[in-house]
Amino acid sequence: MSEASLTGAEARERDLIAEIDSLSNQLCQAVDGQFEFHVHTDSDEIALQKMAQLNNFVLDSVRRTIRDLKASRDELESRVQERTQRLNLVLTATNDGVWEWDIDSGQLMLSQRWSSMLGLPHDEGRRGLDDWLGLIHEDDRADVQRSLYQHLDGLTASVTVEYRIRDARGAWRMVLCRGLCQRNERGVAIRMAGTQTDTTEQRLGDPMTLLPNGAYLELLLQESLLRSPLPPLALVKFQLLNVASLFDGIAVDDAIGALRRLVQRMRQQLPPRVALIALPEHTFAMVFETDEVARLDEALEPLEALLAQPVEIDGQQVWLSHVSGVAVLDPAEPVSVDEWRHQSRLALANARLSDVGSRRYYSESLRQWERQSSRAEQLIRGALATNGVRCFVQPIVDSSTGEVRGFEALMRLHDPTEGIVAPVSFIEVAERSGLIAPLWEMLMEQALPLLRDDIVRERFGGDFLLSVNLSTRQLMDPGLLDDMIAASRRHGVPLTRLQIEVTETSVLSDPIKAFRSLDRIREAGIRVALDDFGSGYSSLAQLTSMPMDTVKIDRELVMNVASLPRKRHVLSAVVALCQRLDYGIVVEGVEERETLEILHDWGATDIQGYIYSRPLPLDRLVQDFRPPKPYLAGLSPVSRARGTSLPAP
Ligand code: G
Ligand code: G
Ligand code: MN
Repeated sequence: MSEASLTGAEARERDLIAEIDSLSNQLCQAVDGQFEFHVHTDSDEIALQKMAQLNNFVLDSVRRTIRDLKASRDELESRVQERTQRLNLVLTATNDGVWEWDIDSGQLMLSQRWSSMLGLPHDEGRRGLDDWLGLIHEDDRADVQRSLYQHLDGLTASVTVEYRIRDARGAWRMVLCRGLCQRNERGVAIRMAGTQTDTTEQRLGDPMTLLPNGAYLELLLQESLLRSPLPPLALVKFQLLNVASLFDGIAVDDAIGALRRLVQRMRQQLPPRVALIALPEHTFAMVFETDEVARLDEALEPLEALLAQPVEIDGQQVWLSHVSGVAVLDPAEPVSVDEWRHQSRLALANARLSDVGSRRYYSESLRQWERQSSRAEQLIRGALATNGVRCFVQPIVDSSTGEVRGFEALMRLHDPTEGIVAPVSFIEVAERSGLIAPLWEMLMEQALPLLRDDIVRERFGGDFLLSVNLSTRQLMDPGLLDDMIAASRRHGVPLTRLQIEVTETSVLSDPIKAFRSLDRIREAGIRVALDDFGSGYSSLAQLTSMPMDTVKIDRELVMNVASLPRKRHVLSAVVALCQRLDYGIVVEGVEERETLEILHDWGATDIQGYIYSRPLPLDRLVQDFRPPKPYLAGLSPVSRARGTSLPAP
């Protein structure tokens, strides 16, 4: 058909179709998601223009709606972002790790902090619940599982469980896990999420020193025993003996600060992989990988060197005293954790009995010692229950006049099977087990009446002293003086007739506190004697600074001096020194007449020894002991004043 042949109606129809097609083509953009356009038509047809117009209305409205939606989406997004930031802030502030467990898939998502808390690399890859449980300490794992599943089953309102978890270094950390389920409309748990908080410091840390504590040591020992192959390991315990009293009278905060600084310095002296662990009573534990004494010596040398230096506490230079005990674990014959700790405790307890600074290694013989100690404790408890304390006395005699200057009260225990038991078998145990005070009170109850006994007065005069031994613990007991005052009042005895005897060892364990105690005792009128001088650990420095009246020279320095010239020189020097320092002198262990004569020549005339009397049961004193005659004829009477004369050359 040619153009010309078209009728008017046909041509109009064709134009309309073309216009409609053009409109549809324009609208195709909307089908493609594009709404930013206007539909237009060139047609004069009212209907088509109306349709284009309407389309534009629709497009406008769609555009507006989209804009609104976008705006609210942006707002929502920024709100979510803000919330996420706030949540992250909170989580960072609490330092908590976050976990999320998808119940259906079993997948576990862990936050960066969750991993870094344990020093683990943060892998984005998802893990399963078992990866988590596998890190948990064997003894805690069942607890954690139970806690999760009970909450899952709706038996608990939430998950709260604390457990030990292994970090990347293989050390244990304590963590607290809290969690909550999300459930669907039917109440079925679909997801559980929560936090993991590091509570190691609270639980495995010592709040005072900020070091790991005894619970941590327990874990460490358990772990060590699981090592394969098991290396030789040495558990070392150090105890600082005088720290408590150094902190006496210092503000708590200052004391804690000083202790923390000290502990920091101690830590720095240890090899890098050895942890310093704080135990009660200023004791510290360490585990070394060696069974050789020489290597242990080497490893501990810097620490011991530090402790041998004065440290500054509250602006003052003070000296610390320490002892240590070691229990070596033999890989060929490993023992249990409990046994291992017990061995180290025994070694340390035994070291405490020796000189300051000493170190003891656990051995079978300490078991024997432990058995004896426990037998001694039974003996003491028996004696306390049955009034089995016996007071023996030994006179101290002035060799030049024969006058009795005093009596030393010496404790014995009466045991139904063993008879009379000497102090060597029980004093140390009594001291350690806290039983010395009741024993001593029983002794005093028997000894104090001696000072008021009429027959004793008549025979020995009314001036002699009653001298009693005090152990370390008693000396450090703040109630000691009050007890002595009360006892002497009860018996109507003036304090000036009492003398206490203390040893250097008991003073040395904590000189500051001991000196303070001795000062108060002397101010009350009681005399103080330094006992056993010259035996074992003697420090001449002590002689100048200790508050005391009298030095009792130990029999070790005295026995056989008559036949041993070199020993005589030492004794002579000690006597001269004490005289120069204006101390009274009592010489112990004098058994021979020649010794007595030598001492007399030097002006050392107060004598306690078998030459005059052995220790006697109190009730036999009057019967068995008479004051000796004055110094024997032929020798000039002693004219030298006591305590001021110089020894003869
Ligand atoms: O008497 P004998 O030699 O067994 O005494 C040995 C030691 O026991 C003495 O050196 C003395 O220090 C100690 N001793 C004796 N009696 C007592 C006492 O009542 N208390 C204390 N602490 N020690 C005592
Ligand atoms: O507390 P002290 O250690 O000072 O006790 C003295 C102890 O020394 C007494 O228990 C007593 O048994 C003992 N002793 C006292 N005089 C002599 C002595 O002359 N020779 C010996 N070997 N021991 C003595
Ligand atoms: Mn004594």
